[in-house]
Amino acid sequence: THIYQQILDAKKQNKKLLAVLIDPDKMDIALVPQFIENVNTSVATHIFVGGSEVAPHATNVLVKTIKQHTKLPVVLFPGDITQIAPSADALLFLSLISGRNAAYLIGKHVKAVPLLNNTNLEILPTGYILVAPDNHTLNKISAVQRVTGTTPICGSNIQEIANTAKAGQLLGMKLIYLEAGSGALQPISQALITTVKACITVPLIVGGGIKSVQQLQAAYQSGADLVVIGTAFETDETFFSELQKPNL
Ligand code: 1GP
Repeated sequence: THIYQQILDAKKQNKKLLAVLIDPDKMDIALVPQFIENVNTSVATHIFVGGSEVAPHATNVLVKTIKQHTKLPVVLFPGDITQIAPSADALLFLSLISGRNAAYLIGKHVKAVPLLNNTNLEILPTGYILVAPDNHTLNKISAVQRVTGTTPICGSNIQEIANTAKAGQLLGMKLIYLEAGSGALQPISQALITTVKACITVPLIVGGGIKSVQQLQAAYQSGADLVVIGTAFETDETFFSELQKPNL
């Protein structure tokens, strides 16, 4: 319960958390030491590892390498059970509650159990909500949508998303994750974050399409407890320098 307790403590003290997301499919192992050095000198508090399409075993190799270079907690954010890497610290046990595909609501979880039994991974039950942009011209099919075969909930359908988040909490989920999709053109709106935040008491994770310090702070101000950023660190190395510890 170590990592979850840290998230709860931070929430209580209104200390905002930032996870850098590393996709094993995109990260070159040789570049890990420099990349993690950048993470270590930034305000990031967590490293998330996961992707929609990752070769088997790539995750465990990557996590072991990351762990050699940082003390930050490494949390699995798996697209599939092949990404359950015992060398990580924790696992987001994601149920895709925005969709109606039984495999991603409970099926994969049943298959994961034998793989989890032999690990010390801290399990973080997470209600995962995929949100589509409210502006249809910005709509592009996200990897999560494609791989899971589910329909995201439209971001303008704020009440439905808030009810989904609350239902997740009532089912016992310990975290709620609002996901705009990796590389989304439009991050989760402030109005949506604010409304969902008001409906739940468990910590709120927000990710997808956040590329600037301004967008990061907007998410925090609206009530995100932990923000996940992947693409911006992959495509813009200078983004780390904007997030250096003394600067923020
Ligand atoms: C995707 O929420 C994460 O699952 C992060 O998205 O790659 O757009 O930062 P980005």
